[in-house]
Amino acid sequence: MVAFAETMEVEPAELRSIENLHGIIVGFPYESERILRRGVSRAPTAVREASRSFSGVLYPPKRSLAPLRIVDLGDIKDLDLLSEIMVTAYNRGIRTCIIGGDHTITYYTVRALGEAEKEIGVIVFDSHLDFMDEWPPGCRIGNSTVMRRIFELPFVKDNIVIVGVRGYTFGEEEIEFVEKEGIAIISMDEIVQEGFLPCIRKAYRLLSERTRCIYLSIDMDVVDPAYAPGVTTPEPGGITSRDLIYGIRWLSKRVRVFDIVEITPDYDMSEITSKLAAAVIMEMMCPGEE
Ligand SMILES: [Mn+2]
Repeated sequence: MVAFAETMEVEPAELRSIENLHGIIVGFPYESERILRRGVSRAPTAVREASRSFSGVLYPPKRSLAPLRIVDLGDIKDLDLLSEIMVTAYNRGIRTCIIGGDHTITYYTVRALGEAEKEIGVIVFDSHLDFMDEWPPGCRIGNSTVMRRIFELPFVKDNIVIVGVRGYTFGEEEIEFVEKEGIAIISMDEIVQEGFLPCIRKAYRLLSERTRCIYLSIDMDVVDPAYAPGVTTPEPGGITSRDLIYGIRWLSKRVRVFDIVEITPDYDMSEITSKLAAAVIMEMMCPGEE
């Protein structure tokens, strides 16, 4: 395995013995059966490979991975082990990045974090709602139902904001549900009117008034397919890569546990999507001074 950028590859069992750890990167290559565009399980490898040209230094302002002690734990498929890592990292104040996998992984990671915190707020960057009860019929835990399952977690409930919603693949049922439950949604229309950063600020403010712990889930399809072609379900009319990076830069100073999901390397070109994902991870892991 190639470790992410200039980070060190470490076995999960070694975590305990590393002091002053700043960040953990872990791949969770989970892929649901039903996805049309296959290959999301290869995303962690693609993102790591896309980060190979990175020096580990961001500029400006200058920030550096090297002195921060960030480790890459490789890919993990064992849910119990992933939960244990997340809880340990959270309790030790270590930044955590999970590279999916399809969006289903967010259910498992947020649920795991619930062992460490009584209340969790979830900010989701996504063009979709993922609020179906079952999709396809009979499937309750999948990438189209993931937010519905997270909403049902007693330590999350309606502490959810979905940012970037738009498109052509919704189920009527999920629209009715989020409207009935009053789930906070910042649509793409609103982003076009107000700008992405003001919308992120709004999302953060909304949740930080209610919860101490905020989890961020970045579905790469929030980005316009022109800037992120390699995703499972592309939706035209999204944010730019610039919007995402500068928005993340602000949020990175406030949020320290996040995932990045739904990247399909086979549909990517010139590493456009995986490179953007790698840049986002750099920004999130090296927040710098406020
Ligand atoms: Mn999506």
